[in-house]
Amino acid sequence: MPIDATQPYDDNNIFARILRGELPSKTVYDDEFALAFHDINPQAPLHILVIPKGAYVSWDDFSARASDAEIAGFVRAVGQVARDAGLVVPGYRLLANTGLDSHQEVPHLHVHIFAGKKLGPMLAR
Ligand code: DGP
Repeated sequence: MPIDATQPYDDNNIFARILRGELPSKTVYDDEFALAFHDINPQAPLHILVIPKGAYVSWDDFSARASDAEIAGFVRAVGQVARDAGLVVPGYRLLANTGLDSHQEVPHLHVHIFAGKKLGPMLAR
């Protein structure tokens, strides 16, 4: 079910539980501000999710409420994950679904990194 990006943060969402170590994930990056792990249902040969450590529902919530340090740390982490995976030369796509029309399903901000093939048009036509 898509979520409303303005809903209050749910401490029991799947990514909150991954952050607390209650659910497993195939982690590729972990620092003070961000955790990155493989998507459980990959939509590309490489599909990684990067999430902030803080409790933010969506890009909207994060950009409005996160501190400058959290924002800088998260954005740098996304770039680092892509560099670590060797994606700069072949290229990659970032996606952050936000709210109902985007079909955001997990109510904790996540940036998708897609890579590993020609990714085609930006949106389904
Ligand atoms: P979105 O539609 O943007 O909210 O994408 C949510 C993504 O989260 C979707 O690609 C599948 C992924 N996902 C859902 N549950 C889990 C989980 O338990 N573990 C992992 N690794 N990924 C999950």
